[in-house]
Amino acid sequence: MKTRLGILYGGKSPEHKVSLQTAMAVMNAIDKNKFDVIPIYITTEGQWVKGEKLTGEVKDVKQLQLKAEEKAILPVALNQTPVVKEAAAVVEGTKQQEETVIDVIFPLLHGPNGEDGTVQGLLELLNIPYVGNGVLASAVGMDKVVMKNLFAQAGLRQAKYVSFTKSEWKENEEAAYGKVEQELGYPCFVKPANAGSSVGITKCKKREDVKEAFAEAFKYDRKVIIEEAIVGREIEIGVLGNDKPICSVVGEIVPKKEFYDYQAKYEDGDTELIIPANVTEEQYETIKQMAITAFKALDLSGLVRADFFLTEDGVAYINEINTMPGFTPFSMFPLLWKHSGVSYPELIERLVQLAIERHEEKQTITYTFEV
Ligand code: G1L
Repeated sequence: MKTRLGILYGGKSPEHKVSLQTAMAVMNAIDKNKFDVIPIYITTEGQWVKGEKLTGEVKDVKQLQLKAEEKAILPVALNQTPVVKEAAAVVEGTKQQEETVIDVIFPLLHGPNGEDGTVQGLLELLNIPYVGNGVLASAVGMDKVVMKNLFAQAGLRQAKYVSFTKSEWKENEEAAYGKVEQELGYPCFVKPANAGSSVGITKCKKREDVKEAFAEAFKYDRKVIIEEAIVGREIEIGVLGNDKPICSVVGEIVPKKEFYDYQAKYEDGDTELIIPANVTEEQYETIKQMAITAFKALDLSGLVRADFFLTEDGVAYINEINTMPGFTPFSMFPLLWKHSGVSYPELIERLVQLAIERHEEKQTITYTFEV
């Protein structure tokens, strides 16, 4: 029997469109001889809509913007008891089966309600296997301060950083600026701690900048992180696996022009990807080791993209990890794997397999005991 794969996409997030594009690419790449693909759309209003099993190529994202009238569902309807599954098996091939049972979910959602562990938590409660990182890793990956604290604890080299909550800052602004200057100096970056936010980020060269930058960053989060600016090339690596993760080749992101604006650089895609990046064997080994250390330290599973700075003298600093990296066939993570011998359809299949393996292992864990 084919694996019934639910693709969960859309969502109440600024990344709604990216999610649609990615869902379309994933759906079209999946081997339909092995998988039945069921679209599950979350509208911009937050309504969940389950579509019919896909029968052909998706030619336009408009096809994926299902109308709530079609088949609005409650998220809990994704769950199926064994009894229902069995009943569905009896009527194999009928619409009922196609509509009711989902074996694995591929969540392609970004932002506060898809990447921070909340959707993963829902899927845990429903006991449905899902692709990608679990609740803890997804949540940690969304908070740059917690992420960097764990990197530090794992002994990973990284830029110096400090952080403040809004109330700490309000309490004594001058003390906050003083700490930034004393511990980091200039230039430094001020960012909202929430990693889902690509807005509210400022490069600072003097105290005046920091004052403005704090006010700006606090619009987007109650916590900010301030990081020492590392001068170096931006090198990224893909990691794939659960207990025995493996690494891709490394890639480099080269800005095409000098950027003043974070958005222009990372959102508008005015960058060039070089794969594989030109690094020495020794540098590659170091980056791989660091990525695997991060993977274990943050309890990651499925996949991650780990981002580094490589300085002129060849020293690697981990910058951040992304538990839900860009995932079209032209995004860094899939391209890194393509250059490592894993095609886009194969990558999707491996991720689904990893989801199933993690779920199966979880079923063997005992949660009860006799008194
Ligand atoms: F499920 C995976 F594999 F973990 C996964 C989930 C989400 C990989 C990549 C993504 N990426 C995205 O959802 C997005 C960056 C396209 C946001 Cl819309």
